[in-house]
Amino acid sequence: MATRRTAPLQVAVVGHTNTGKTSLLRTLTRDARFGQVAPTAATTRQVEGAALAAGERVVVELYDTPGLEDAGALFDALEAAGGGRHDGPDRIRALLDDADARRRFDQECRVLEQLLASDCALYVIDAREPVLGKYQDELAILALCARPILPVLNFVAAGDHRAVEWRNALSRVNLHAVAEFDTVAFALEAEAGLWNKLATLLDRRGRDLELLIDDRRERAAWQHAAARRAIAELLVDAAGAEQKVRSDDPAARSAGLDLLKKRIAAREQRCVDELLSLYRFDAASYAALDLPLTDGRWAASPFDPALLADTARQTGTGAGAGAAAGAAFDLATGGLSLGAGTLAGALIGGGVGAAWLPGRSLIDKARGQLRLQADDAAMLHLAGRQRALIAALEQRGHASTAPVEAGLAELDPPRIAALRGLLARARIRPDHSTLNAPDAEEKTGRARRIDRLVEILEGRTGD
Ligand SMILES: Nc1nc2c(ncn2[C@@H]2O[C@H](COP(=O)(O)OP(=O)(O)OP(=O)(O)O)[C@@H](O)[C@H]2O)c(=O)[nH]1
Ligand SMILES: [Mg+2]
Repeated sequence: MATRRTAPLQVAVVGHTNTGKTSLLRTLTRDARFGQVAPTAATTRQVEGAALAAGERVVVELYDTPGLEDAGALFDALEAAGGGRHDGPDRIRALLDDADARRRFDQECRVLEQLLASDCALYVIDAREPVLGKYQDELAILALCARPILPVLNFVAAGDHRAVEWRNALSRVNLHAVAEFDTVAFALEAEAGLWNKLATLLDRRGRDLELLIDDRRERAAWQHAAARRAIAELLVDAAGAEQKVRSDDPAARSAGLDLLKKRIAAREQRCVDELLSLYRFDAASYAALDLPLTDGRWAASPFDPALLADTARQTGTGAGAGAAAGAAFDLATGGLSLGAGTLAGALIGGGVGAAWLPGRSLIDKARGQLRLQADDAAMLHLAGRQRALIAALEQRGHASTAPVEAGLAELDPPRIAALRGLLARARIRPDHSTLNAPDAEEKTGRARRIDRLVEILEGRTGD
């Protein structure tokens, strides 16, 4: 028997002005461009809808509404407008039919109209605010619409919030189910909690919300896996990247070094772009703000000596910045008579050095060529900061306007050892790097190495 499809659940997002209603829509829809968000009152002027789908089907329609501003005066107008004494929706309709009230309370009337047309409401609260009479007036008016209301405590990531005070006040007006959901500091489980609580207020109509929660979880898991893969691909490309230079020409060596750094930095940028787009963040929309990720670009190159020294210290890959930079410099400018031990030293911590390839001589003397490649510290640094970026994006609500703050994710020693082993193997296969070989993606060896890197990045280090 064919089941009849129900219309999407209509959810009105209501509340006092400037509490983060539009921000909530941005985060729930994963759309940083939805509506207008500003730190001033009365930013949203019109009701605007957005659809949430589970798979192919739209299960929820969210409606952003203008903020309520003068609930006290509205309350008086409601008294004056009359309407059935015991019937809330009747009284609200009487107010909406009153031309004078409509003129005076244009914004408020749009909100009430939308609420009457919806199945339920999310009432957004700035939990840092004390529970003032104006909010209680708002709640009393909204309750007259006779729709289930779920209060959402926003700004709960702020240390100074008054969630307890709010819960107390809400329970006194019979609102016992309350969600805590910060629109900026995102948490998947808090979002699931919000939908779950709303579902409990809706009885059978809440089923679609369960589908929505499942869909959100699946998407998050898929994004997480795709993000790890993007980092693994970056690492294989960067580790295998090589620049060949004439060993007897210091100027060519230093130019080659610069070029290699640039190629790897550009490859890292591609990974950043991929991650931003995977998590639906738009680099351009943040460029106007002074970010470490200006134009979606990292401010420091992966070869910044100070950062590399940090990574080297943290990961035990080598000496401090001075020694490492010196070694790389010596190698780039000077003696070709360095032994393998010194070479290993040069590779370690210097960001870019001459490649020491097992089984091959460092310098192809016959051709007088030197191969330049990035070293372990640079690779681990890339891995660390891309992992930090993933973590930052997964905890970032689409309402965020502050800079993406991604430092360096720490790697544990077993993972460092596993990564270094794998990167050493990636380094001797320049043909597996898309930075050298356009057909690298067709190589099965590359694909296997990427799979293994994904596992290591996930924390599975055992062979
Ligand atoms: N830190 C932080 N800021 C937030 C949060 N939610 C909203 N904001 C900020 O609060 C301000 C108001 O957010 P909006 O989403 O425009 O609020 P609104 O309720 O839609 O406002 P009106 O449309 O004017 O009623 C903006 O500056 C947001 O960036 C939050 O959870 N944390
Ligand atoms: Mg708004």
